Amino acid sequence: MRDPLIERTRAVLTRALEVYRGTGHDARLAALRARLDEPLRVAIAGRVKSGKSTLLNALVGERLAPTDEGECTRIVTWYRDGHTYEVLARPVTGEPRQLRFSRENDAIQVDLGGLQPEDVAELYVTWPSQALRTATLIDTPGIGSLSERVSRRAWELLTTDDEETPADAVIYLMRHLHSGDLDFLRAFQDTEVSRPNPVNAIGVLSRADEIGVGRMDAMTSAQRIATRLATDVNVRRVVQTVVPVAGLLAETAATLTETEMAQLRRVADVPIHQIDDLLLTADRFVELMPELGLTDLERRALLDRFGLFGIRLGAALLRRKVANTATELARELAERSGINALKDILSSLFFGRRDVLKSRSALLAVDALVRTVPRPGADVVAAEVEEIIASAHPFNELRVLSAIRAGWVTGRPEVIDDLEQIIGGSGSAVHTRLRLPADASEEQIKAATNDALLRWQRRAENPLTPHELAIASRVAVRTCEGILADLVHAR
Ligand SMILES: Nc1nc2c(ncn2[C@@H]2O[C@H](COP(=O)(O)OP(=O)(O)O)[C@@H](O)[C@H]2O)c(=O)[nH]1
Ligand SMILES: [Mg+2]
Repeated sequence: MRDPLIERTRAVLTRALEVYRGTGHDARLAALRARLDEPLRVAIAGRVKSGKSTLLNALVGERLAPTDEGECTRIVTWYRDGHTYEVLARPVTGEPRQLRFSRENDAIQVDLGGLQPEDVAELYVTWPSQALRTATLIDTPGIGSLSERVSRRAWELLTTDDEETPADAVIYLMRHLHSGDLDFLRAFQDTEVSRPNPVNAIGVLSRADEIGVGRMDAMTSAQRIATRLATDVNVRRVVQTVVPVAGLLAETAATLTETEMAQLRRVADVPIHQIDDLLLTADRFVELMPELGLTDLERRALLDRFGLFGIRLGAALLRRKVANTATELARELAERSGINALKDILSSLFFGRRDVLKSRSALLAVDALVRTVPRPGADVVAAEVEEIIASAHPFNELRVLSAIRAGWVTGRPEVIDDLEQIIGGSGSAVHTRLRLPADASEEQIKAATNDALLRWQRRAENPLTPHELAIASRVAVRTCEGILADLVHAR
């Protein structure tokens, strides 16, 4: 669909720049405007050790973010695409400075150059990467963190009520449903565009392979739990959906080596009646069967890379000849880790609406500025922001989506499902909205849109339709009209 939203947002920012010229706010406004052309910013949030850094690596396809301990895991770190390899620190006080770094075990080891982690507000890692071209990823230390201060910094990044929202969208990792997790999520929601607001947050049930203590059906159990979470009213209010992901397996699949492949083959060759015994616990795997021909160190390294579940799964795939090469094994492990499903969801729910999400961040920031820093002309900017937020159709869709999730719009389940779909709740691609295949012809799209248009017009006009649903139906009507207008326009 044509999206004038980003252009309207750019125009507002340009006007705001004129109004605030010479006030010291120009640089930030210019940065906000530049951000409209930059990749979407996605923060990875969740408790300490929920697997955030590992998942980030899996998404990038490289081991960049240090995992586990290490002082840099305590600093909010941005990973962004660029032409050069560079690490920049923004200290709490003083000018940003470039830092030296090396790669050990692939992960980037930053030399803080005398700075204490507490003194660094943020690190910026620039790294040429296709994945980072789609999204800048922000790794956070996690709430419930090692120290109050680190914890607070992660919290501030995500719940800022300051003028600038650093992240456009959030992937929130949860290992178990924890009431603290939900409080945190709620605090992140803003009040401006719609509240509560699940539009820019999705949930990941992380370390999914550990559910069911490494049993082969772990991912099936994890899927069941994730589905249950995703349909829980409290969870639906804060995230759009929940997907199970075994991030470690995904990271390893993306970076699998031939050496690891050869080591796994040895495990796969263990007679079937002995393998369960060997893989019962990590200790057993390290200690039993000296004839396996793997040293303690190698076994521990395999455990670190695959986890017990991953070793069991990898060995089974090789034994059953589902995979015969490292490439095939990597593909199978990735598919089973849930990372591909997560990437699909990120594409449809975040990247497919990147312009809306970016505009939203920018408008919220301008709105906060005009409210807190009065200036001649600021009222005009404020009015424009309000006009866009109130009238731009993509925001109306987001509002309806939030209202459905908050339980404010109710109706027969199939009607609500239909509504969510048409307004882009499962992705904003036209064929997705209409539940058509991706290769649907123009005729099919036109026919399906006309059907949907009639259906929603009837619902909007039916006096028996509850008030909220009638308003939502009008938004759906407008969506259908927009699709039809674009079909004509595309000719
Ligand atoms: N079994 C298993 N372990 C994981 C998974 N993801 C992360 N881990 C391990 O959990 C620990 C913490 O992971 P990390 O990514 O540093 O968590 P963070 O503190 O949230 O960034 C590390 O030892 C990881 O290897 C996973 O999907 N499965
Ligand atoms: Mg981390």
